[in-house]
Amino acid sequence: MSRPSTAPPAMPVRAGVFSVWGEVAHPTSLTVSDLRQGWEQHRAEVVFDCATAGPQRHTFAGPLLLEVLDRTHPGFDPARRKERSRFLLVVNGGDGHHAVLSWAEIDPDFGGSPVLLATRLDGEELDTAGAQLVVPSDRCGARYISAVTGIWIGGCRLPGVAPSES
Ligand SMILES: Nc1nc2c(c(=O)[nH]1)N[C@H]1C(S)=C(S)[C@@H](COP(=O)(O)O)O[C@H]1N2
Ligand SMILES: [Mo]
Repeated sequence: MSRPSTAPPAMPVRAGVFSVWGEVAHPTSLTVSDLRQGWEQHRAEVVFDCATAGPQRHTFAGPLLLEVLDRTHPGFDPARRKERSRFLLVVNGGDGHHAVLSWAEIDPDFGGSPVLLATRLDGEELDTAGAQLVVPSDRCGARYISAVTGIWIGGCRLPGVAPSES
């Protein structure tokens, strides 16, 4: 059973470290170096549009967000698709810019988007800057969140509506 937590784990904010917290059985804190060593690295060549700076072309490398989050054991029964489909992810950047993804977006049974937590940007290692979210299916750059400090996971429950049992 997962233990929901409402506050990020108390830990010193260090460059390149981020926490995964919320409705997960194993909240964790990871460095960019952990991301490089613990998971298969994927490459993504992307172009996204910035509202102020126009098209940006970058090459990223890093693990799949899904595989990193799987290790924290999000608080759903993995065998139940409808339960998974209620989960949200909020990714926070070093400057407070944060954006929402759904679990279903990255889950291969649903959107299956190959979202990465990049450890490298255009050949530069991100150990000091911090991991960067890479959403290759996005046309715009707003969710390419840099200097990630935290990822919150939680199941969304509509107020006043009991979730179905099937
Ligand atoms: N932490 C953080 N990440 C962010 C932003 C931000 O304001 N803060 N802006 C986003 C936006 S709007 C864009 S277009 C891209 C720009 O990326 P680039 O200038 O590094 O190519 O970063 C994204 N990541
Ligand atoms: Mo942007």
